Amino acid sequence: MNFKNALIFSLFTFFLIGCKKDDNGVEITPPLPIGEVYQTNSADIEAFMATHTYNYSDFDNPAVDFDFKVKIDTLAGDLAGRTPLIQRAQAIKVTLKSEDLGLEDGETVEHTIYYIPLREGVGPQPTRADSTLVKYRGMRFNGTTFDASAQYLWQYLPFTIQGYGIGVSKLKKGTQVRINDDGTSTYTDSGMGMFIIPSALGYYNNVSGSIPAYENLIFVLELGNFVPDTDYDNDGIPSWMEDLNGNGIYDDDNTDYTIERRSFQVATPNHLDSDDDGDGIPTKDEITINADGTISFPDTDKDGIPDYLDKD
Ligand SMILES: [Ca+2]
Ligand SMILES: [Ca+2]
Ligand SMILES: [Ca+2]
Ligand SMILES: [Ca+2]
Repeated sequence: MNFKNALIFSLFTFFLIGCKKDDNGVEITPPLPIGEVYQTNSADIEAFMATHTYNYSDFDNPAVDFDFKVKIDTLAGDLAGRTPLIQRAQAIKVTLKSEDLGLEDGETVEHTIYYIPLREGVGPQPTRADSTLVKYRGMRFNGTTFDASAQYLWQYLPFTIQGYGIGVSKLKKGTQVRINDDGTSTYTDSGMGMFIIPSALGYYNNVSGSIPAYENLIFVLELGNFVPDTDYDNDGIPSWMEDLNGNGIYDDDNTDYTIERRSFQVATPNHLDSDDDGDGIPTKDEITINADGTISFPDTDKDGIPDYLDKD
């Protein structure tokens, strides 16, 4: 699959993983405060990780026929002496503002995603805003799998839930070894990891399929490949540079929101908008791409706002 098709395919994954408001989901209103929810979520996560383990010895010294499937088990009986999940995990800190979830109470709460590396990968790593070729399995703490990919899929990470996108961006990609007859590719040494995600970085107050509101999630993720500096709207600016307020969320940066609303257009965030300031001049024509690939942002009227974001 070439990269252009890859981008088209990644559109479909939007429906698979969804965003904060899932089309199939029922929104419960009003959402609970993030601090209160996180207190419950983190207590549940820590309890789960202290009392469960996985088949880490298989991953540490993989047998030739090992299928690289994660098996989570309770630390009991024959497994009682094994290392709990928590001792194999690294903490990824994510500062979350309640406004990022559409709440107006002004709370800021540091959240922790737990990352258990499963396989190193060969690198490099994507950004949180790239199109990525991934395999995934999503599980709940009750042991059920709510979703899994049978093979690699292209996913544009800003269309996925935040914890998922952050997880994929921590992995190193694999090595492409061949292109198969059906057009798919085979990769070896793809980076793999298990991520335990509090609900605010998942579906939060939304019910999604079999996942209840405020549910913590487990994802096992595998990264085959990615498009470096993915420029989803093809405006010359990589998507990762279109998170203007730097909060790791890409759908809340929309420079020409008022213009789009006034003219009854669909509100299109900057990472999907090829004319970011809505002045009729494509962003591509309001920036300069230098010979070495870097981007310059001219500011003709010297008001501190670069032309591509400047409506006047
Ligand atoms: Ca943002
Ligand atoms: Ca826009
Ligand atoms: Ca744009
Ligand atoms: Ca423009």
